[in-house]
Amino acid sequence: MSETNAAAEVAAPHRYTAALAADIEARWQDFWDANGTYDAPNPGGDLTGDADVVARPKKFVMDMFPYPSGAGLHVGHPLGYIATDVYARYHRMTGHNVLHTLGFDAFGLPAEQYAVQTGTHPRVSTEANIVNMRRQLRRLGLGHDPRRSFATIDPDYYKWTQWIFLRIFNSWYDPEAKKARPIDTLAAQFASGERATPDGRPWDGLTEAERADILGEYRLAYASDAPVNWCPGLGTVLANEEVTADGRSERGNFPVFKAKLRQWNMRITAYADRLLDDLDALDWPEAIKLQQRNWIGRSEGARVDFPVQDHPDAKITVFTTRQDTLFGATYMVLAPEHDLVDSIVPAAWPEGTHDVWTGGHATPAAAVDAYRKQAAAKSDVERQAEAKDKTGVFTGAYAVNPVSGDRVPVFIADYVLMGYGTGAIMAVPAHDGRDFAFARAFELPMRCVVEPSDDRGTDPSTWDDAFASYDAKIVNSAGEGVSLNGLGVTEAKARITEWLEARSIGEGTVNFRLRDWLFSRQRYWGEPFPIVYDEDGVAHALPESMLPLELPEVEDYSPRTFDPDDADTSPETPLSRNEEWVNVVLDLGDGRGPRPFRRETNTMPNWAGSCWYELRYLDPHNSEQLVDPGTERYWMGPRDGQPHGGVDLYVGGAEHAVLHLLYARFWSKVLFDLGHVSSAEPFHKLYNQGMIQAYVYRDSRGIAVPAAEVEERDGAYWYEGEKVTRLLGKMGKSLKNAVTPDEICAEYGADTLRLYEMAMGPLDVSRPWDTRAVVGQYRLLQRLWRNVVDEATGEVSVVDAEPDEDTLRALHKAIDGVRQDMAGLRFNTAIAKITELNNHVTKVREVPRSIAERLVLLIAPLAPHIAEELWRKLGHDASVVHEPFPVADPAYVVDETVTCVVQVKGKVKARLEVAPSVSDEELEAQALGDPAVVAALNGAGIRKVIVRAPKLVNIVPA
Ligand code: ANZ
Repeated sequence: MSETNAAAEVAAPHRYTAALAADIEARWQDFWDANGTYDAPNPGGDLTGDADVVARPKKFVMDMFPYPSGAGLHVGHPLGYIATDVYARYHRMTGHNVLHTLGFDAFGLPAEQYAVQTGTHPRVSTEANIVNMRRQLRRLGLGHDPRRSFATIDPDYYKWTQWIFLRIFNSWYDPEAKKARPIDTLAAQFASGERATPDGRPWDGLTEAERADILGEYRLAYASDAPVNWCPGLGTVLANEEVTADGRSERGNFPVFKAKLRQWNMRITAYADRLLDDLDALDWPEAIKLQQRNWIGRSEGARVDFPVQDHPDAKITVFTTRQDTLFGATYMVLAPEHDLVDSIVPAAWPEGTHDVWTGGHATPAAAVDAYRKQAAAKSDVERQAEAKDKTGVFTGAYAVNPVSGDRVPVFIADYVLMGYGTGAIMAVPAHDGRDFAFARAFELPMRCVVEPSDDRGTDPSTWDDAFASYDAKIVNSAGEGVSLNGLGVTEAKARITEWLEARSIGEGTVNFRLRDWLFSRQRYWGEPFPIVYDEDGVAHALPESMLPLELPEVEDYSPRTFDPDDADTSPETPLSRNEEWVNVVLDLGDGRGPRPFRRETNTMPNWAGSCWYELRYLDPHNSEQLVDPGTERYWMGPRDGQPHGGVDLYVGGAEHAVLHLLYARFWSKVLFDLGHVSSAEPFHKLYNQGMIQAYVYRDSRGIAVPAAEVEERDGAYWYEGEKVTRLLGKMGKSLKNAVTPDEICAEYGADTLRLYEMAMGPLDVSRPWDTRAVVGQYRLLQRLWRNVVDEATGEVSVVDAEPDEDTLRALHKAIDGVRQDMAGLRFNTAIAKITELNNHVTKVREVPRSIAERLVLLIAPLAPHIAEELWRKLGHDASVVHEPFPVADPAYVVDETVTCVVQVKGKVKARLEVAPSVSDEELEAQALGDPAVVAALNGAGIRKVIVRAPKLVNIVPA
């Protein structure tokens, strides 16, 4: 402490200082805990409470919950948590029953990797991290209902994650009803003959395994052999992004093989249409909706069959969105992995095969083989990259264009992906950019079938690029029995689709980019699947009474590695090593008594726990049901303006635009279809907060240096005598620029930190952290304190007097503005208005109690601790948390006066404060009577008066 500060401390022992803030904050946090201040009552079942509170409108305000990282929080993390807290507090004060709490998304790879390195059980390290994070969050004064908090690793939470998995496993999507139904209803259809089995045999005559296979084709959770990137050297499956362009692991540089692995999937594709349609009624940022729409990727088009020459049984089915350009299809491309390739490849190159088509190989088979190897090494992203140099090779086979009758060569090329459409395309090089580039490279013919609107002419061999347009006429497209010439694109599509359908060689279809969700991981630290396999390999659900299926202990968390070049190996999951856990004798309650089973040894992916956590907040201790239906309807159910129901405000980072939100929406819809919840959407309103950025300082070698030790001198930055550069970047340990909330709380208190984070700028915009600027908000609180408390005595200094007109006006304008800002999540402008009011009050010598009280109430959502303390000092026994938020008196809100400028001979001589509604006559009279104007006229007569009420009067003397 400096000497002057110390002196001030003596003169003003009751000043608002960091020490006083720390004392106030700790006391009120204890008070809130002891009194359950933030407990939100449920309407029935568990956690019921005050019926009056239940009767209020509800507000469910939620954050994307954190992963309890070992590094703890830096000041960037709580931005969203503070914002939702302010919003929740504001709604408590405006008469809502507010549910606000926070749990932990606690399964995940970091704890598992830490376990591999140190041998510490992931539960031990994760729980320690949770304790630390809870401490950090509590210090911020967040008004959470602590009874509703949990972590996804709690067995009585993941019991229900497993339970939901089983509901999904035990249902199918009925396309007629357009919803999920129990799988038994499907089995009953097979049993009654209402639905035929694939090979027509009666259901009764099938073995259990055969029936299981059939039902597996329908279940919403199903096991299938999925292609994966298997890296024996690391003993693990890799994501595409972890594999290098030459087919090796990024980490360790080991070979990676495409292998098929039995994995669990979620049939999210069944919900593609509903996931798309229901977006419309959600109050989400348009950008996020767009990302979801693109991810789902609905394309309307057609499937068209092309016969293969010399193979009467074979046909190539393509998916196209431009069936109107069918006459322009001059070659075809199959994905290199397409099943048909091997059966159509001839023994030798056909007569007249172009040299550039063969890739220099002696036979089609050799060419195909070599090309496939090359393609397998690329990721889908690389394959789709808009590179101009398209690669591929001729298969030696020809197909027939079904409308033109032309013979078209069939290629394989990696720009066609196996996982999209049918894995085969008709290539229309004149009108598709990728096909154009490919046709140029392989000297393939092109045919113009959409009339160019520019002056390039209709001979594609003279063009520089494809002519791609939806807004032009079809030309050059007449064949036997059908002509599209002269039609627009839309009409041509309809006409040709009808023609194809009539001949059963094609049909209009809708294709989705969305894929089923790969749901298993070869990891330890995740939810075990509640699935066991019998001796025939048939998967069985565990009965509900066996849930939760807890994670077993294992000796080693690391994956087993193999000879890096041995492709014939397969992953060994950590769970599979606990033989006692894996091999069990169980009575599943199906009347067949105890039998031997093998447990599933994969675990669920990280996403699982966050797919339904909003529901657990509602009824966190329910051990009988997922959630009490009345409680769910109360907090989540549909209502006016929220047709699908859902959380009233969900705040988190835009990085979760797609996967988490899509998965959670999918689970909601399944639970809704099966009647477990009344809300078909989890999150009605979504808001993405910006990021808190920080300056990164680097030395001449480009290494980040500790930001806290950098000095600024003469506009440059210095670290240990060396000049360093400054750039804005992310905040974090690795960039040595992390600032923790603990540091800021120690220096100024949590209320200052909260105010600073909210004042930094609009909530949805990224902003740079500046520790030196924090003091500004500290001063605001000091002035607020001084407006209410005598710093010398500690006594309340307000007076019981009527405020003057000016002050009332300032107060009510602030109230009006702050209300609108709070409801609109514009906390930065709310703070600006409160600051203005506070400054006004500072100038009033004796602060009227009514003004002080309302000032305290206004700031309470933002700075709750100091507000509680001042409220108590002002003589109130109850916590400020549930006090009504001030209401503006409209009479004081309108701008009562405007300034009118009075000019004489074009020079300003006076300013008048007038009512905005003042009339021309009144204004003229007032202006002419003003002493300054009279003086300026100095007895001269008046030639003309120009009046523009209420702003201007211009007097022209005679
Ligand atoms: C002929 C055609 C002509 C096409 C034309 C486009 C323009 P979206 O809109 O994204 O659904 N395609 C189909 N399956 C493919 C696959 N597995 N890999 C790569 N490309 C594939 O794209 C649909 C279009 O992408 C389809 O329409 C097809 O090319 C191509 F002037 O068919 B089109």
